[in-house]
Amino acid sequence: KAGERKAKAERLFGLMDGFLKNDPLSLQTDILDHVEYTVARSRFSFDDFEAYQALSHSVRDRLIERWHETQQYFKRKDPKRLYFLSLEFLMGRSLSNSVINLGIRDHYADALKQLGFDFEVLAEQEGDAALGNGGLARLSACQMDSLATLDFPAWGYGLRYQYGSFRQVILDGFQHEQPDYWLNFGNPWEIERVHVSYPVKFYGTVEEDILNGQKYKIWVPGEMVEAVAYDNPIPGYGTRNTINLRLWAAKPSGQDDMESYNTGDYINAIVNRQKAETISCVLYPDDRSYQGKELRLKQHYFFVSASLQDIIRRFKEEHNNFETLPDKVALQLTDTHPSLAIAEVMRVFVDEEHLSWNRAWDIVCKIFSFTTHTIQPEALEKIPVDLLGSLLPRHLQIIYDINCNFMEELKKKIGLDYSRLSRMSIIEEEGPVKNIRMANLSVICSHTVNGVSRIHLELLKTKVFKDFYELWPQKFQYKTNGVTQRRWIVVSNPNLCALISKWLGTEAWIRNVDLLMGLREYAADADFQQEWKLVRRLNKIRLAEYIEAMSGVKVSIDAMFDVQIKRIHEYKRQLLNLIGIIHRYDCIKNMEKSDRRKVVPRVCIIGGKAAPGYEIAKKIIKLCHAVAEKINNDPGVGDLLKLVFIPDYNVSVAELVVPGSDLSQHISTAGYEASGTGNMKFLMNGCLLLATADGSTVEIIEEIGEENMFIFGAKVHEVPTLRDKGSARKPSLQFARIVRMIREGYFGFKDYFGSLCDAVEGNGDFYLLEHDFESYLEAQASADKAFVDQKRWTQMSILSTAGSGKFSTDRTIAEYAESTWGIEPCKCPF
Ligand code: AZC
Repeated sequence: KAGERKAKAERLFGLMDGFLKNDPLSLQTDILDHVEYTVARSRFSFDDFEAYQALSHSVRDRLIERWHETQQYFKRKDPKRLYFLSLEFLMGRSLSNSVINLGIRDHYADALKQLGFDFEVLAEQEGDAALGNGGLARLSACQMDSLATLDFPAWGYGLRYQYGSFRQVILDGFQHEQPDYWLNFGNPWEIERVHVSYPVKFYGTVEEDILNGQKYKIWVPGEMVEAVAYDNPIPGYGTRNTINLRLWAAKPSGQDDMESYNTGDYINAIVNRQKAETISCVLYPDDRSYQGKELRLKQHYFFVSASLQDIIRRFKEEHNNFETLPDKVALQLTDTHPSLAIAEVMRVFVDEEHLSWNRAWDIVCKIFSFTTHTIQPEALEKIPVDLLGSLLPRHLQIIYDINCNFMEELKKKIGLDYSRLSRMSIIEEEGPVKNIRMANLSVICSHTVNGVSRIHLELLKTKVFKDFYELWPQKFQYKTNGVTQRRWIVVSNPNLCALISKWLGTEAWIRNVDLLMGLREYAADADFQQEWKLVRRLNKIRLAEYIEAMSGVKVSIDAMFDVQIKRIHEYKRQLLNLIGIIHRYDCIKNMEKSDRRKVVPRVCIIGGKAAPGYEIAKKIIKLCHAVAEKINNDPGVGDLLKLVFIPDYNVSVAELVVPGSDLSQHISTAGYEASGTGNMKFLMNGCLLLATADGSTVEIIEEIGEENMFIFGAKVHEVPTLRDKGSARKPSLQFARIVRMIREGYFGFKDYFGSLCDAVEGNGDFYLLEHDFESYLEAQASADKAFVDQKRWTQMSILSTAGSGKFSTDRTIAEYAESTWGIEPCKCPF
């Protein structure tokens, strides 16, 4: 049987794979050839980084092979395709993920060993592709992995920012932002397609023309740039399917202003040309506020225009009737960032393809689906009318026309309810500047609007999009987010992966994650628990070494590792965590020596970036450092409590931190986290959750049971009433004491922290830290109690992993495919 399995595996992944061979000798020859001819170093002398470069080019060759096969197969079969439009993708590193999905990790590890290199060491040479900010961007990356693995005929489209997410550097406890020039050392994971490029237009005027007696609008642009494609192959796991993530980079256009050259101002003409590249230069670092900046709008349109030209060209290669477009194309809008696509498709259909408005509109309404990733109405994107009119004059007209038709239709349905009409209008007339509401445009034109968790949909229906929900209840759905177990267990926690496969007797869970449920059977098994604990301990050792290297703080492996890593936001309440830590410190200090023995030692770990202009978030980072300074240097406290801030949090850091955590915190004020996905990564890795009943946590509770978690705090429906009560709420003396300590300078920087204290006291306490504090402490106390009983803790840990199956993007994507996109698998034959 084993022989049969091996032969099958060889057939699937091994020696017979494509044109390139995967036996150790072929791989070695391949790597050495790349050392010599790609990296241009001698095959007899090269360092780890050069070995990494050669190795990744060798992997890339194999990806390209499968990419070709997959694309040719899609072309031949001509299925309905999904185009996934997202301005952000947090891909992280590619090497390990690629070789694991290709099924040739061990082949490479063996080949490298014989050359004197260690695969893991080389993998560490790779930098992160951080073309995004937070949850939304990582979700897009996880979804690409699932789309490939489930064999869906999909492509992702995004922007190839030269500067991705800023590097967070901490100096004296303050966050500083530095550019992340991630392309400095080349990027072997992309394929530059110099021949796939499209002109993108900006500014100018709209004129009229007459063709066959019909009037048409013509947009005469004032500026043109070229969008050049960079393809990033995304391999599925256990399949040959390898899909594409096409990222656009801006280049000067060939057709620009000849006049400047002719007038002799050659140098300036070239300098101006070069400015085109700034469009795809930098990722906006704020994940929640939209400032209506021209460059950002330019990025959005640049992305949308290039992607749609590419999509429509591909469609026209095989089809000559746009009526069939909805049978062949699904366009997914990831938040409102790509929503200009709606106006752009209308423009192309009406102005360039000369379809009537009504025919064009009919098609548009069948191809777009929209997922929103936020809850707060103030976070919904708005574009000043004047800005849009100057940059994209024709699109402004089109949006006005869409709105005018919609308003007419709406009046017929709801009558002259002017306040509702004005709320639902795409144009926001109130306020000092007129704005385009991108969310309203997206809801009106999409056939489906999705939330990212069940509770998120409830809030969309009853608050954010209430008016729209009443009009079109059938449009509104939800697909609870997920994460990919390939990245978050197989790549980042190989020991746990091996242990799970051993006890389940199969690796099938890597594609069918519901099988993890089988672990429940062994949750109390002493042998299994022993092995589980050992794996977790090794991961903690790895994390402790990293912490010491980053911060100089030595931590005890026996302590509970308590982690909160995510973007810094008031609603995510890192401040609640810090106030809890100070309280713990305060209690230890005031304890009798003999009582200290009962304290469960903790290592508190916080990490995350604050948007550069977000003052309060930056103060939270500083407070964390100030508190850490005090606690970590207090000899009376020792190993009972440590606090460390992990700088420059990104995907690779998460891959190290998540498997090494005992407890993780997801403590947003209920009703503020649309879903959350960090909770799912920790859950899969057997880390217990201390959380509020918010976003997807509500569904996690259903899957693994409240008794296996530490849940606290106000519930979603209680929050508005509690807030209205303001300072009439019951005060917490313990909370007040800690805030006073901060305010009075116990941690230094007295004046600097004043505004932080204001933000959590009395009526200022918008996110209800004080209200939730007592129950937070109770949850923390239960966590301590559970940790002391290691048998129980380990059982809870196993049950967390066992119950995490629902939170795979495989499930999310399968749901989208069926009930939103209407696409089916298209599996490339072996
Ligand atoms: C995030 C939400 O805050 C988070 O709750 C959700 O899990 C995630 O999207 C994925 O759906 N939103 C963002 O990251 N938003 C932006 C603009 O970055």
